[in-house]
Amino acid sequence: MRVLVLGADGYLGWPTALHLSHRGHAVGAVDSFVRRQYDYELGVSSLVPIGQLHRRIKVWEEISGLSIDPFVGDLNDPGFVFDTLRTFRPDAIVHFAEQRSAPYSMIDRAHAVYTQVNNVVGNLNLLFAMAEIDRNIHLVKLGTMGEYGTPNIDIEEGFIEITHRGRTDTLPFPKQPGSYYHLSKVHDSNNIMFACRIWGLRSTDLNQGVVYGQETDETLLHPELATRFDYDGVFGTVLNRFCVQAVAGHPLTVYGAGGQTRGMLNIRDTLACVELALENPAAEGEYRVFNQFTESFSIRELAEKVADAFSGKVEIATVPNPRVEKEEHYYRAAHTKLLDLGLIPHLLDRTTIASMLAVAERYRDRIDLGTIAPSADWRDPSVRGQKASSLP
Ligand code: NAD
Ligand code: USQ
Repeated sequence: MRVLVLGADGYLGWPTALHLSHRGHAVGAVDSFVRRQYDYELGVSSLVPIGQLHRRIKVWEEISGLSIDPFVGDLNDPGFVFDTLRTFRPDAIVHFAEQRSAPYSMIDRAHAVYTQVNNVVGNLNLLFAMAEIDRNIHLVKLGTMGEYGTPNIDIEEGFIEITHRGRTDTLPFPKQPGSYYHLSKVHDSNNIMFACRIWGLRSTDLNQGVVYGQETDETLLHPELATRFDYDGVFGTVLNRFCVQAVAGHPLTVYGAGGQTRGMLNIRDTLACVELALENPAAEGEYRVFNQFTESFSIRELAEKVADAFSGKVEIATVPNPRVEKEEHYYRAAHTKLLDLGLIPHLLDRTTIASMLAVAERYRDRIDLGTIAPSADWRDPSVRGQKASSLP
């Protein structure tokens, strides 16, 4: 299959590109490198050093004998998007290429607007290019479990059957996202669903939970094939952050009561889920949703698991929550569709956490404690936010 991976220089896009190449697909790798620009803007960097995309592709070619075609450009540039699809002629597109940090989107007005324009317009350009160039392309789009929020009822996989005043219909599950970033994913989902309905496009929306881990079978083949590992207060996700904090002797930063519960998955399962979606494409005109996570944990439980797996002493701190979110709530979300397609999850155990702690140990000299505190305040975007002029 010819697969175009959008956002292929990122945390998940790069190992996915490698994995799909390894599995015999012809892979095109698209990225604008704007993620590296956010690092410069915020003064942060990946714990694990990462090479330039072209260098990583060259190393992969030397090791595997397999090539990956790079396409450098911005999805917000429609000319670039249309040209890339015409040149590469994909059977499927895996779309990771968005600004993905909730805190970044909550820094101030400029970052919220940037996030929504970057994500929504890039996705729209893609949909129009698919409609014009090839309506058969299967779009596998990375969405997020955070689109649903934390309702006091069970979360379904995309759709819910509702009976209202005696009539019944199956409708999109209600969305209560928790940041302007998460809202951008809701807008994307609506735009994709509409495009499938009017143009007959095929799409799978992968509502993914929080990802943890840094190593995959392919990235482990050579240090220069590594993917990024963020631990800072803006781009670091919770379990990755806790592992780095433990190694650095920094108290684990549980925001508020710590009863926030989230669906989580190992980075290796991200690759497996994307592959399963590609192998089992949506039908013509079909817009389907898979909830892509394997287990759910409260933040407190995650902190306790890290403390338990770490050989040294770990302090678990309660930090004032910079976000507006429920800190104790009901959470039960369906996630059977990928299991039905054959997903065999890598569950979170001590060995997995130990391997993440080992990555953090290996690069402990690169840990910058000054970047750990959260720097975006949901309640007051003007207080601690970055200046709008520093946007990429
Ligand atoms: P990342 O920031 O590491 O990678 C995203 C990549 O997309 C970057 O390399 C960036 O340069 C590129 N990009 C962004 N906007 C672009 C544009 N307009 N044109 C071209 N390239 C662009 O993020 P990630 O953690 O790899 O996440 C990938 C996707 O998965 C995102 O859509 C994210 O919302 C989703 N997701 C991530 C997680 C997680 O825990 N990391 C969880 C659920 C969903
Ligand atoms: N949290 C802490 N302490 C920390 C960091 C986070 O308590 O040091 C809490 C947050 O308050 C939140 C939870 O942990 O309740 C998750 O935060 P996170 O930063 O790990 O994840 P989130 O902001 O939700 O975003 C990440 C990715 C995003 C993806 C989302 C999936 O950055 O791209 O969409 O996970 S989900 O959470 O299912 O929406």
